[in-house]
Amino acid sequence: MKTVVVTDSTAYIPEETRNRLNIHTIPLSVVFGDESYKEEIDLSTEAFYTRLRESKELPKTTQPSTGMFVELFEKLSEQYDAVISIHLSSGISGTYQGAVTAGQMVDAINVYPYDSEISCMVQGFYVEEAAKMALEGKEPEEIISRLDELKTSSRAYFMVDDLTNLQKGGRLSAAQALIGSLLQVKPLLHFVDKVIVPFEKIRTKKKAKERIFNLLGEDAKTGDSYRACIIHGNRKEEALRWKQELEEKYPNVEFTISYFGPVIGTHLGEGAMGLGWLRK
Ligand code: MYR
Repeated sequence: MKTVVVTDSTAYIPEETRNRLNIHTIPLSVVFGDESYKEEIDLSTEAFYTRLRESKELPKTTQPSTGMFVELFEKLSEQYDAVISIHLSSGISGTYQGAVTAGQMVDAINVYPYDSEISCMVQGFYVEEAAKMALEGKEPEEIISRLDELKTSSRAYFMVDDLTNLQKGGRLSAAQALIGSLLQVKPLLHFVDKVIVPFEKIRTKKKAKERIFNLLGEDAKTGDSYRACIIHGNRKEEALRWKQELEEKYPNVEFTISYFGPVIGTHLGEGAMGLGWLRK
């Protein structure tokens, strides 16, 4: 069976990798007032953060329409028998459900929607692995079972400068009273059962960073090989410093740097930092 991989723009996979591994991407959008922009097509990440700083109103985000999925799946059906469509967590976006619905509407290709239960470059790691396997001619079931295996070791923790955007966008799953107390600190956040929840309350950014590094250390000390990504919200220099420090600490981990693009940046705000990893 000839299989191809689709993902959405929030995996923020570099264009060179997408071309090399034949990864097809469907964009989510950011909406400022009445103007909607497909992220990284109509609005670059750099221009987004400038606009976010200048805008009085918080932008909104939208998932791709079912029609966009249908159109892409139909086009892919001309060349492929199956598509694995890997998306950001269904607990924070309707994108995965859009792929499910479109898959039921298109008969010409077998659609395997996959809920990454996360987002950003950790989702990107799944996508890259799936795409490599698809190029090797592996069957969809084998690819999906490998993704499930990767999921068991994957972790991601992140922190934001200000929780307001996450709270206003409705993507922080915590009781209202708890949110009040979180606003005073720099909580570490993570995903549990597809939604974002506070992991620990930490007073300073420095301590939050140390805690994230140590959490990776707990896994890395097993000696297994890990793949990790430092993810930043317009803080490239800080990400480079994290990378240097982490590489010295954990030689058995391969690090890359990625970023929170416009859609995820809308919810996390500028200055967010995160670290995600999984066992290779
Ligand atoms: C939509 O409008 O459907 C998109 C909603 C995106 C919500 C994003 C919430 C923050 C996700 C943080 C991911 C961090 C991964 C390391």
